[in-house]
Amino acid sequence: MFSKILVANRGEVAVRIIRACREMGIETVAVYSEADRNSLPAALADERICIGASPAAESYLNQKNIISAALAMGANAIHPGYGFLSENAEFAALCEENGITFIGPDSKVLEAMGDKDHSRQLMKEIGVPVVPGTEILKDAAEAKERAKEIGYPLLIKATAGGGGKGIRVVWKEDELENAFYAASREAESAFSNGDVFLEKYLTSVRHVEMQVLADCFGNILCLGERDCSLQLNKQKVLEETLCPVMTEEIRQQMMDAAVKAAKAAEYTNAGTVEFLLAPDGQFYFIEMNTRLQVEHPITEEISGIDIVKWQIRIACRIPLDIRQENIHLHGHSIECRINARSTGIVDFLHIPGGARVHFDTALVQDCEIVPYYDSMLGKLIVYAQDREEAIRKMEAALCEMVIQGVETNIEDQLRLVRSKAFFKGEYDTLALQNILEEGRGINE
Ligand code: MV4
Repeated sequence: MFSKILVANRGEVAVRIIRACREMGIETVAVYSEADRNSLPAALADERICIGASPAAESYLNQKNIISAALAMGANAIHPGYGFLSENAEFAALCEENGITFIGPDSKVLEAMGDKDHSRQLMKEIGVPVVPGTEILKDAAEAKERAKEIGYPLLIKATAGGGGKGIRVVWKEDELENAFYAASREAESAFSNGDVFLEKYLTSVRHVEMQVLADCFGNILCLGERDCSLQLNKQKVLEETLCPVMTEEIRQQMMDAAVKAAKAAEYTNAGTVEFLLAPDGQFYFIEMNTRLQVEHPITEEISGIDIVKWQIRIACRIPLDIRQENIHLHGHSIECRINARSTGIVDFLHIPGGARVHFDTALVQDCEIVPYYDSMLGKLIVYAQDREEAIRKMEAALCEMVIQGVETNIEDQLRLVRSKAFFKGEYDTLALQNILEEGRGINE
């Protein structure tokens, strides 16, 4: 096993990884930017080292400084968390070149799955259904031709994008030409790759993703799905597992497709296969996430499997000792992302507790919320025997939580968990805006 892991991230996920390491008897090195000098992960780790100025580009995205820190501190592995360098093939290769294990898939796999056109074609080849669409197109004229087969509305997706980045909606033909070149230019400047393709824009669908774990010996496990349909401005807001409208039959098919996808990609470590689920039960692959995801704890709640510990063991070439038939998904779990809507100092903090209620966070009394990074303050996670009890538990926990000194989205989360649409489980990828707007009026 590794003796020392460097955690190349900040906030709640850095805390999550440090805790897993401590439980496994592995020493940790926290890296921090100037703004994070007094942060919780820097305090909890066995050792800490500053890697640069506050802006992420100078610290958490500074590959050379992070590698130098790992070498100087004698870390044998780097856990990248999520975001930042977690899906960066160049960084994974740089770790490998320096004799440091990157805790994640092989750099070649990161590169292949990071190319959304490539992953889409791979799924087509192995018979996993994809959304009707095209390969990379060379110009707007070609796009217009191909759009005739697909029909409108459609999406222009950047092949180097993902997670909602580099996506543009086109409602009708006369918008296509401008949108095509705008999308391509945006992709070129954001990802240094202007390649784009078309997909039919499916609207009455749910966003369902399958969690997989794959070791270095060809063993692949699927830990079921998370419903991530409730998003606002391309940010997930609330996730739950299991998906409230999934039948056992469709779950089995989608799990088989996810395992097949991971196998075809020669995937190792923890990963997620994203699908869109239509009301008729049809599902379509959209992309693969080659990292630990923010919402992984709800899967841990219902499966009893510690995904972060398995990431570390898999990176250390330890085989999975669990068999698919021994994975039992019990009860229901929900996560609400608690976000800051302003900067400031958290001058009063009360974190709710109780049986199977927890808040994954790096917040401490009097900590400062700075403008340089993602606005997520923490993740409120509940587990209960069934969905209705989990919703009640979440409502109670949201009521109890107090974060003063910064504006937050706690009130919006309460409105969402109290809404009729959420209670019934009847929502799709476009539902959240309506739920929040109706909740302000007289409808509920
Ligand atoms: C889609 C889609 C509908 N049709 N692709 C968003 C995140 C990224 N991983 C993929 N996403 C989507 N891709 C096709 N062809 C719907 C989503 C989507 C979504 C879109 C708009 C508003 C909220 C959304 C929530 C989840 C998924």
